[in-house]
Amino acid sequence: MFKGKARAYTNIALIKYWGKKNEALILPMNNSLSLTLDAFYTETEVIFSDSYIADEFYLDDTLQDEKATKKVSQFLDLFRKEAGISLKASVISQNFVPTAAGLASSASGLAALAGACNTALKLGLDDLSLSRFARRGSGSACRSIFGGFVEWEKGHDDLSSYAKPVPSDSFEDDLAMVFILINDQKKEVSSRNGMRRTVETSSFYQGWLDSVEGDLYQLKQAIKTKDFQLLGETMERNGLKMHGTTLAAQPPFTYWSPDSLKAMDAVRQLRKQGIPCYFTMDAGPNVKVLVENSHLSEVQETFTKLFSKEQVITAHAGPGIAIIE
Ligand code: 2P0
Repeated sequence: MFKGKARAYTNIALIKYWGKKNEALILPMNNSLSLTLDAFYTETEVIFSDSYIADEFYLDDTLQDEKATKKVSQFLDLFRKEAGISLKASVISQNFVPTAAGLASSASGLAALAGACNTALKLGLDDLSLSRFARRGSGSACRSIFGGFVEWEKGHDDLSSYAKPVPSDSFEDDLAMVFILINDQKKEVSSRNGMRRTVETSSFYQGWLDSVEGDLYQLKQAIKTKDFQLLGETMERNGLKMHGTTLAAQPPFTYWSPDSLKAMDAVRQLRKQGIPCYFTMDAGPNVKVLVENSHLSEVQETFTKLFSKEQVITAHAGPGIAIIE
């Protein structure tokens, strides 16, 4: 029997990953850059044993269906191949996120599972290799191996596509990210399907590709010079462009809801009042607001008035993957 357990934190991209050039290997079209956060994480235990006749996957104490188990099985296969074993496994995963917030993250989940497999099978993978493996489960998971600012180098094949930490002289410790949880009950387009549809059909997608490298350059300059305004403006612009591509997809779609617009507008109003803060959004209606700790209370106050207290959650920079057992 081989056993391992790991914890990984979720991350939010400031420069988005949006589109794959290789679906099977999960190689992205562009580099992305994220901030790992402390508020939401996943703990995953894996046990490989000859007592199992098939892989099983429990998430938050619930046995998962065939589809979810298949995804985990295929991911486990990568590690079984690396270790030269064929034992089946039990995967027990716990998401530490506010209930029903729509924040369960494949990034933290797959990163934690990669770490647990590495420990269980004594593979001795270093963090860069672990990031490559995590990428094969879910693209954004490769960034959750590391804490703080992290860049996913798109690479050109399996070996060259992985994330690495971005030197920042602890700039991230000055920052907070306030989550505005917006649940509009709408049936959402998964990020995987959404990005595929965009790459294949959106006439705006080339515009995204043409400008993302410039945004990445600016964002890295902002980290280097600890320029919060440049950091925020670049993040906000890049996120808006990503969401713009979905409007020109066939069929078109959007992750925005009326409350997302309300939150974005509040951020703009705060800026008009002289409070520097900036928003970004992912494949769902939640809005994330980046602010310096020195202005955090004003942002929290504004959003708890506009939304309910339970809808406003504050996160700070979080650590990389941790092996628990
Ligand atoms: C990101 N997203 O950079 C972007 C921005 C959503 C919007 O990475 O297909 O779950 O498993 O590689 O990693 C979410 O996509 O997609 C994502 P797959 P993933 O955070």
